[in-house]
Amino acid sequence: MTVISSASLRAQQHPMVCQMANLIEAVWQRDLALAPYHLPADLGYIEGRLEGERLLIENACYQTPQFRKLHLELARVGPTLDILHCVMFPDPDYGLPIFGCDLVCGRGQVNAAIVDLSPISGDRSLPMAYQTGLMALPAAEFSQYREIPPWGYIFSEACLFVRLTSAAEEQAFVQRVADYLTLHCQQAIALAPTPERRAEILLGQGHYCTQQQQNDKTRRVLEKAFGDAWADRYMTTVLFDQAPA
Ligand code: 18B
Repeated sequence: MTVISSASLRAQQHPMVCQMANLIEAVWQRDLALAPYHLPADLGYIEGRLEGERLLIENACYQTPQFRKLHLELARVGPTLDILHCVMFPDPDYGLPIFGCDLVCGRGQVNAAIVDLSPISGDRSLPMAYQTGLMALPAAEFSQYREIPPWGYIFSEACLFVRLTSAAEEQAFVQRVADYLTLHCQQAIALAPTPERRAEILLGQGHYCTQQQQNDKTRRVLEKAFGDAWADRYMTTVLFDQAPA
């Protein structure tokens, strides 16, 4: 089934945002059985302008048997700031980590590139098959590593958070994302559901969402264009919503 979006915003964005969006959707299409996921009607394509700069948001959302919600979001702030946001929320019957990726590009530079497979288990460790799979990946070197803020202790040891300083580093990061995504999709389709772990998984996923909601840099961009109440609703119902129990 083909449910790929019309891709209108990404064609005008930083080339790496466009490339990453196409890559993520291509892996999803290749490895998963996608069905549409319906966001609230007013939150698919959004345009805001409150104090100054215009914010454009385009959302694409899918679901599969293993994933409650696959969310890919592209945003443009003013004429020069391009953002890609992606989170794969597992179905609470599957004890999978949470794949997350964020790219923040301004004036030709990728200032923040982050990708992670975040554990949801109580002991904050990734399943053994992920640890083995990650260790088998080719190493990637970057020149500018960035510090993860305190709320980000939810991320795993495999979390990569860098500023990208060359075309070669951009491609190395894209390759890393492709590797994490492929590993994750292969693990997901091979995993048996564990409904007996549902309560524990919901707790772990809820904790991840609560922490991500503390990201003031994301919140501020949304508040400036749409106001405080709207930004809060968006962060808690679209970006990092908790699965219904
Ligand atoms: N995020 N990001 O997704 N964020 O959504 N993002 C920024 O150069 C947006 C995620 C993460 O240093 C910045 O400092 C907007 C996911 C971390 O304090 C801006 C949207 C992850 C930081 C935005 C969006 C994630 C960060 C500052 C909605 C990880 C560093 C850029 C479309 C899995 C935070 C900079 C810090 C930064 C904005 C991580 C402007 C609007 C899924 C750790």
